[in-house]
Amino acid sequence: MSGVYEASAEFVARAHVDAAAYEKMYAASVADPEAFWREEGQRIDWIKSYTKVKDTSFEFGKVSIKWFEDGTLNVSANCIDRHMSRRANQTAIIWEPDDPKTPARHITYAELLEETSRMANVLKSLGVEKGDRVVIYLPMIPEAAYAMLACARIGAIHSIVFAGFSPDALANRINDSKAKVVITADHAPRGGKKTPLKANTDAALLHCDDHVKCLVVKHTGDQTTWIEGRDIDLKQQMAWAKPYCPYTEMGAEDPLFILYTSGSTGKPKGVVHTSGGYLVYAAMTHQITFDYHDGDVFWCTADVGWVTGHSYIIYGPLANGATTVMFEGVPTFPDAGRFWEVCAKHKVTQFYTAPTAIRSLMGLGTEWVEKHDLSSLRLLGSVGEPINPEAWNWYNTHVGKGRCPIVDTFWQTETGGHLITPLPGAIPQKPGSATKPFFGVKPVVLDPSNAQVQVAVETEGVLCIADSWPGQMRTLWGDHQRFEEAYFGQYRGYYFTGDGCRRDADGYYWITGRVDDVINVSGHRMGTAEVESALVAHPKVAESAVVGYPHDIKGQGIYAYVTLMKGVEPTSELRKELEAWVRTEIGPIAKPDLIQWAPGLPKTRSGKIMRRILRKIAENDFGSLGDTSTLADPSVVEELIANRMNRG
Ligand code: 6R9
Repeated sequence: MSGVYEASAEFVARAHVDAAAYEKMYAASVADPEAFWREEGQRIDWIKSYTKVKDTSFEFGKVSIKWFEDGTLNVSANCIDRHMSRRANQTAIIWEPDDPKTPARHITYAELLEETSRMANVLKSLGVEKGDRVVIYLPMIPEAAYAMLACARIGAIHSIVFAGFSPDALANRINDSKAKVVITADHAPRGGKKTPLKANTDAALLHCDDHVKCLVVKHTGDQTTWIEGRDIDLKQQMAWAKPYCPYTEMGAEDPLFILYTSGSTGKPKGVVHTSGGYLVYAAMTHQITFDYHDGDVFWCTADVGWVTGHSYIIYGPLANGATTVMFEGVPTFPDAGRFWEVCAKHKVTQFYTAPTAIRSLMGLGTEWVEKHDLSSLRLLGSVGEPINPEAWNWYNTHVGKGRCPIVDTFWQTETGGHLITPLPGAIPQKPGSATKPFFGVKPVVLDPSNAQVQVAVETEGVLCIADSWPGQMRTLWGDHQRFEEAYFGQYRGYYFTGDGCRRDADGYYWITGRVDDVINVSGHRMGTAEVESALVAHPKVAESAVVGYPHDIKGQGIYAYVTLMKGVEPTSELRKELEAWVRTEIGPIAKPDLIQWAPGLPKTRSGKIMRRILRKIAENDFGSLGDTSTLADPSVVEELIANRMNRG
C-alpha cells in the first residue's frame, strides 16, 4: 500500500480550503446545491443577476441542464474588463515561444483588452454575429487567446481544432459546426519543426463552403499561398481596427464554445459548453484545486486545442485575474530540461501537466531537473490519465522536492472542470488516487452487470455522477439525442463517465481507466492501467500499454506493449524478467501472455495512447484499423504490425 501524503502546515495555513472547510462545504454543496451555487455564482460579474440557479434533469429522454438561466453576462468582460481597475498593468499572459532564444512576452490585462478588442472588431467587420461559429486552428500563440476572448466578446461560438490535426479533421469540424470563419497561421513551430497550418487549411477549405473566410496570422513569416477575397492578413487588419470593442450581453445558457472530442464511434462529438455555469466552475476549480493566490504564476502545459487549455490556460485563470503561462513548445526541445528551465525563468508557482510527459522525462534522467532552480514551485498537478505511483513519486521527489502537494485531477472534456481531485490543503494525497469529489459533485459507483448503485464505501464498478454541476456540458452540437444516449442511456438517471473506478475504505476514488479498457482474464476483471502501472514500475521500462486479446482458455489474454528505457536491450531474458515482475507486483493472474517491444506507441496529439489500434494489432486484425489520421506519428503503427506477437 502506498503512503499518504499531507501538505505542510505552512501550505495548509494559507490554503483557500482546509480539511474542516472541505467537509463542511462539500456537505452543504450536495445537501442544498441551489443555495451553494447561488452564492458561488457571485464569483463572476453578471450584467443582470440570476434569480434561478439550477434547473437540471438527468431523466433519459428529457435530459436538460440549465444553470443561472435568467442571468446575463459576458465571458470576455469577466476575463479582462473587470480586472482593469486593479490589474491593468499586471501580466495576464506570459508567452513562452518554442525557441528559447526568442524572447518571452508579457501581455498585461490592458494589452489583452486592446488586442482582444481589435480582433473582435475584425470579426465583426466580416459579419460575424452572436451565435455564429468561428473555427480556431492556431499554434500556441497569444493570438489564440485573443481569438477565444474575441469570440466570447461578441457572442460568437468558438471551436478550436488542435494544430496537430489533419486537413480532413479540420474540414469535418468546419462543416459540422457550419463555421463562417477559420482563424489560422502560416506555420506552427513546435520542437524546432514547423507544421504548415495555412497549407492544411487550404486543403481543408477545398471541402468547405466557398463563403468561409480565412484569417491568417503571419507568425513565422514563411511564404504561403494566398487566395484573394478569401484569405485575410489578421495582424494587418487588427492594426487598422479600433482598439476597443464593447462586449455583448449574453444569456448564461448561450453557448461559449464547441470542442470536438473522439467518441467510441467514428464521428467526433461536438461537446457544447455554455457561458455562465462553465465560467463559474472553471474559475472556482482553478482557484481552489490549485490554491491560486494573487501574485502566483500558473502554468498549465496543455494546448488550447484541448479542454484543459480552455479551462486552465484561458478561462479559469483569466476569470480569476491570474498570470497564466502559455507555452508554444514541447518538453524535450531544445533539451529534456525545457519544462524546468521555463519554471525557473518565469518563477512558476503552480505547474500542471500530464503523466505521459512525466513518464517520458523520467526515462531521460534526473540531471535535467536538477540543473534548474525549482524553488518557486508550490504545487504540482496531473491530468489526462491515471498517474502510476512511480511517475507520481518521481514528480514528487525530483520536481516537487517533497514539498509540493500533487493534485491528480480527474475530469473530462464533457465536465468542463475538475470532478474528482485532492484539494491541496484539505485532502491528503495517495499516489495514484484522484481522491475526493469537488464541491457539488456526487460520484456514485455502479455495478455494470446490474446497474445497481454500490452502497458499501469500499467497492468498485463504473463511475457515474448523480447530479449536475455548473460546468457540465449541455448537449452535443446538433445532436441532443446522441448526447442523451452516450451519457445517460446506459445507466438511467446518471451521467456516465465511461470510466471504471474503485473506492477505498477512506472513500477515496481510484480511476481505473475507461471501462472499454477493462479485460476479463479467466473470469477476473482487471484494469489495463493496473498492469501498465506494474510494468512501468520496472526500472528498465519507460512506458507500456496493455490490451486484451482473445485467448482460447482464459477468454481474454493480456497483451503488453513495452517501451524500454533508452539504451536498454530487448532480450528474451528481459521478457521473462518482466513477466516475473508483474507476477510479483500484482499476482500470477496479471502476468502478460504476450509482450511486444514497442519503440513507440500510437498516441494522439494530446498524448493519449490509442488503444483501439493496439487492440486490433493484438487481435491480429489490423486490416481495419479505422481512422489513424489523428495520430502524432502514424509510422509507429507499421512497426508494431510488422513485429506483432499474435499471429494466430
Ligand atoms: C481533462 C481530460 C477524459 C478521460 C477520462 C479519463 C482520463 C483524465 C484523469 C483521467 C485518471 C485522471 N482522465 N484525467 N484518468 N486520472 N486524473 O483529460 O479530458 O481529454 O476528455 O479525457 O481521460 O479516462 O474519461 P479528456
